[in-house]
Amino acid sequence: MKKTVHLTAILLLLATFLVACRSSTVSETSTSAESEKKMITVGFSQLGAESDWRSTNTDSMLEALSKENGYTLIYKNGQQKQANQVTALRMFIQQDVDYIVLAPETETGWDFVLKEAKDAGIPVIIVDRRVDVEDRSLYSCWVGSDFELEGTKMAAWIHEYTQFKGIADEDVHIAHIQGTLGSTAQLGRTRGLQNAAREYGWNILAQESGDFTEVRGKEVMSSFLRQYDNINIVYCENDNEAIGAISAIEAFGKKVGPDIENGEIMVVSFDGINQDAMQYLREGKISCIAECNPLHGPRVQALIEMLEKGEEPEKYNYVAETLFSSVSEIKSITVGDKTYDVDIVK
Ligand code: GZL
Repeated sequence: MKKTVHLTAILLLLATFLVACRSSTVSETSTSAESEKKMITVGFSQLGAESDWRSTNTDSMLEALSKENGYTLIYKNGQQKQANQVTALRMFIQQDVDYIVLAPETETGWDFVLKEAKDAGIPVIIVDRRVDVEDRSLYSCWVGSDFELEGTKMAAWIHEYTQFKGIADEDVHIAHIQGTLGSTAQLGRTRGLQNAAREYGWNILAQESGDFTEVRGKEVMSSFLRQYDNINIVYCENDNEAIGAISAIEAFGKKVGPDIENGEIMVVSFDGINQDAMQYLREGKISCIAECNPLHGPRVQALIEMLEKGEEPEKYNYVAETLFSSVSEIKSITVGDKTYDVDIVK
């Protein structure tokens, strides 16, 4: 009897030991499986490095799509040339990445390369500006700003201000420094201004692209000042252009500020990222900045994670944005049936 008890005890001990080994093996296996969780390979084609907005956007993307977050990122900067971006996309396709993220310079010319990505079974996410393609199934989704709303809100702010100051619409003479022609940001912000100018009878004296850069903004503004002596508002499509324009206005011996009736030239802008521009806003050199939020990294990461889970994100994902102004009298603006508060910056 005793022998049987002993044998049973030994067998029980052995079984317990084997189970313990197996569970540690399983846990080790599962741990190693955890640590070997598939890295997601992303090819990101950024359009360039033309502005503070762009650099902040790039930083946000690289921070979100990091190794620590489970991504292998292949980052290519297009240096403001669509051809470079097309080459980068073809390289990503060749490397059979899991996802392509594209920040396109301008809207057209993407049909062929996005078709190649689709044929290779690689989902494409568009970020910031839009692509204008025949077949919208060539990309999974887009995330960015409503640029026409940005422009429409800025125009509404200008109208609120000139009405408040008793300035007649026919006495509003605007110099318009556009962004990169054909980019969604330029198309939308320009439409917002042009629609308002047509509605109110404002006079757009001059319109030219400053390519979203400070250097070109200064050159274009200098040229406008040599041609027109009645400019009272400058509508810059980003902060870098606004900084260049202010430099040109002051070099020309004129004063920037909201006091139009006393000969100042009012400057308005878009983005709200450049620290010099925000300081100009506090000083009143820039009267209003329409926010354009560049922090798309976490937004793109969330879209990829949805796609990874087989979920279908919204096709178009818009970012909510505000207006910043140092003109405390204008506390809100109305666009259609919606009212937007203005963030007063002091
Ligand atoms: C807007 C973005 C624009 C910024 C500029 O989302 O595409 O491009 O407004 C940037 O500053 O250069």
